[in-house]
Amino acid sequence: MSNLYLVTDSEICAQAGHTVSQVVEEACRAGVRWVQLREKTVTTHAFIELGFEVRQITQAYGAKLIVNDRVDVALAVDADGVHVGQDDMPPALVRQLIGPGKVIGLSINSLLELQLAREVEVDYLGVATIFPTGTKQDTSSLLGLSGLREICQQTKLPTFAIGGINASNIRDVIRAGATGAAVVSAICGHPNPYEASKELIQLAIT
Ligand code: TZP
Ligand code: MG
Repeated sequence: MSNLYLVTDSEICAQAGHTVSQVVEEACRAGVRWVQLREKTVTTHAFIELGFEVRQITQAYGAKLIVNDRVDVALAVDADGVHVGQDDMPPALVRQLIGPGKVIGLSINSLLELQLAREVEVDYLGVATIFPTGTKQDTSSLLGLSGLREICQQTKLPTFAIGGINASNIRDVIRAGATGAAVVSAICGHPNPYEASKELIQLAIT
């Protein structure tokens, strides 16, 4: 199973001339097995429609579908899990709502947040923000490779690094100890999401 995690952004997909479903399909065809639907501006109705559409694709490839923030949307489309940040629903409550068989991912931005995450039961950590990125506006201070390394050394949970990761630096991220890398623009904003995914998967093999 590849350790590349696609996080979607419909605006970045559209700017590159793709739909979210096209990008998910191409990425899965290339070997991506983790897909997170992250939609900040769509209506609930559109989010659910997109969820059903993408779920068909992820199921066909045996990929996991994780919904960002929205437990209700995840439940509605029977996604494989939910990804939450520090300001979202606390993971223990997410667990109560989605049940024991589902995946919960939590974003952490510092060693302090890693310590606090020890109190809760999550399945993986998103470690943010590694490098500068134009994709998310409200990013906290950058961890860089050294901050990533420190965090990875102090947890046994799978870690997906995120923020500014692309073909030029994904190898360094894996060498710093991350289990995998999560990317938005390097796939969604690429003219050829299939080729981009293939290249990233290849580079991330340790
Ligand atoms: N969380 C921290 S940075 C980020 C998220 C969702 C966006 C990463 O996007 P990109 O385009 O891979 O830098
Ligand atoms: Mg969130």
